[in-house]
Amino acid sequence: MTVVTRWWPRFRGRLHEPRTATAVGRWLAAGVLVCFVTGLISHLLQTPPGWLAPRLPSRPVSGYRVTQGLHVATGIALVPLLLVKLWAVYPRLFVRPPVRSVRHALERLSVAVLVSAALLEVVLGLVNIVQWYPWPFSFRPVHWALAWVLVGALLLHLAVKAPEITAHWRKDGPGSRELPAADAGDRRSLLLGMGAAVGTVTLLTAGQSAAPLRPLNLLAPRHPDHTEQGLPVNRTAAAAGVTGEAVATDTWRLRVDGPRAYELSLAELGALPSHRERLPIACVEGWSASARWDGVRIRDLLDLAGAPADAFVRVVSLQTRGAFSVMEMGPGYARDPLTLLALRVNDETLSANHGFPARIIAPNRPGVWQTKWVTRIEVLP
Ligand SMILES: Nc1nc2c(c(=O)[nH]1)N[C@H]1C(S)=C(S)[C@@H](COP(=O)(O)O)O[C@H]1N2
Ligand SMILES: [Mo]
Repeated sequence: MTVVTRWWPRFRGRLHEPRTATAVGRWLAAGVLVCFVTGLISHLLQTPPGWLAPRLPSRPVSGYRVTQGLHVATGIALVPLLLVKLWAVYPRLFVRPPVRSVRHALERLSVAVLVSAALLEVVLGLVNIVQWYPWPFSFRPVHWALAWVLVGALLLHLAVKAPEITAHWRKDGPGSRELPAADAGDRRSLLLGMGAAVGTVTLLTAGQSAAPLRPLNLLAPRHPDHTEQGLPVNRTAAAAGVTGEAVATDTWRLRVDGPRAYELSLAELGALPSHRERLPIACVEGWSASARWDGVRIRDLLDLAGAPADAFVRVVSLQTRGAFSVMEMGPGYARDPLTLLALRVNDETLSANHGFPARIIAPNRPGVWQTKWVTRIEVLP
């Protein structure tokens, strides 16, 4: 008897088949869909194209908190889903012969694109939520472009696999006759294990944006309760190059440029009608936290400057280092009675790291546009 030894691996069934791939794949597809749609929303709220900018809604107040919280939670849930899916299909990497036809080669190429885009996209997102930027490129354009590659490759994959997906969609579908009945129990265990893994990572991280889950927030990079004045600090005054002199109480001025430009000292600003609102900061990096803010309505400041009702405004920070020193907002936000130039948070004067003496807080907006250390508001023509 001759024993043929081969150097390449061999795989014999046991869950590496289309029914398992389909059962896992639909959860994965649902996760990718939620992540893609919420990512699209985030992108449009952060950098809207010209036609959309004047139409962005300032309600619901916590809209961005919910969509971005979902985006990051589903992104994290994709990790176990992807691992199980890759485990179910990895023997296909070693099929012999590796290429049977041009069609087969193209199909394998599209799967290679799909898998690489999915892994890269998830890893980029995870690295971003821990605020680690080890790459020379900037995160957003790459994450955005890869999302389209991923969704395109996924649609192509679904089209190519449509016959197998329909045959195996139900556990007793037409494809089930070829599968060993003995595997059904193992498959159920695998899917239950996957569900448990998704549930666990979600419960241990979602508290970074969903307040009721706070006590379980053991794994998320940010704990929104652990910092100054009840809010995390993303960029400190020191990191932004905002020095004590620039924000000294007696020399700081707010300048409002418009048809009737004017300047206010901190005392004069503080003497204007003050409003108290409860609004969240919802950071694009995945954490959210609500706070009570006291401040002057932006629309009151604009009215004093004689700004037209449909004007866009530009807000300029005293920051000297890093991004986000300038922000623009459309009339939907600027005229909203909830949009404040806040002077106090949670009953305390803003700390230096939270934007002393004045910061923007607006409803349904990404945290990046809640500009700190404000010094000038310009009414745009
Ligand atoms: N001027 C300025 N404002 C800024 C930033 C900044 O870097 N510079 N960071 C923004 C980001 S990304 C977020 S999430 C919030 C965080 O606010 P906090 O540090 O007060 O919690 O502030 C925003 N305002
Ligand atoms: Mo942020």
